[in-house]
Amino acid sequence: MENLEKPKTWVQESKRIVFFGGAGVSTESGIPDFRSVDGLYNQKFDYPPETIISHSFFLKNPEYFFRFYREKMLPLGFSPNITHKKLAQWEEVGKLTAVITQNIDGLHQKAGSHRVLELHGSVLRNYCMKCHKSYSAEYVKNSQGICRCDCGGIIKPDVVLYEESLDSQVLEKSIYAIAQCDLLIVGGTSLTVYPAAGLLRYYPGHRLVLINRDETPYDNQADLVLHESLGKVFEQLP
Ligand code: CNA
Repeated sequence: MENLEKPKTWVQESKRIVFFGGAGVSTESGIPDFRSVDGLYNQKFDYPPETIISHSFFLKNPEYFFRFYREKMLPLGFSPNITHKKLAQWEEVGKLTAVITQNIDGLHQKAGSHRVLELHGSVLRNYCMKCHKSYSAEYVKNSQGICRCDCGGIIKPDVVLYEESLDSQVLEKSIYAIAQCDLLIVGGTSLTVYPAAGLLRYYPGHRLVLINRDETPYDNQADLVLHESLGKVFEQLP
């Protein structure tokens, strides 16, 4: 394990920390990510995952979409880990202004965080495309075939599919939080999904810490890079 004196001091000194994370934040809770060797993208399906979880595929082949979605993308019954919990504590003591996440699992809120910006939505919200009635994730998980509303409409999970654009308000709030923060910690993300990954460019400071097991295209732009597991680092931070 590398020397953590610098990030420890930075966390102690900071008053407006922003954490920007991805699927790697939840792997230590037992939810697989997409791009690690044992991640979803290295398993075999009839179509590439990017195709199945795209907007056009959802409309064209909803039955297949829901089969894949229920089995691979609906993480229910998992608990927050040390990283989720410490971020919630920092918020509680007034040190952290936002968690910006690409995750759709709701684990930051489950850990007690309130200031969560969900760039890619959440599996916990689901709406009928016809009458907009809302449904729980459990309802979607337990349904069969195409998930339908009482009115007959198709229920769509409130997650951002490929080909769909991000919520502009969430995006604006994320940019604002990053532009104002005094410490930006980026972790558990391959930084390959846009426009999310592009948010890093709004950080004007010199305390950008990147914690990721694998290398990322942004390693050379960070002030400190730790190729470690998030849990190991976060359990040692103040
Ligand atoms: P990704 O592309 O799968 O990358 C994950 C990155 O995290 C990889 O570079 C890993 O090396 C790294 N990593 C994995 N575990 C750890 C760990 N314990 N400590 C440190 N690093 C670790 O995931 P991204 O989030 O970058 O990609 C964006 C997609 C993945 C988003 O649209 C998410 O919605 C989607 N996703 C979300 C979940 C979830 O909600 N939990 C799960 C799987 C995928």
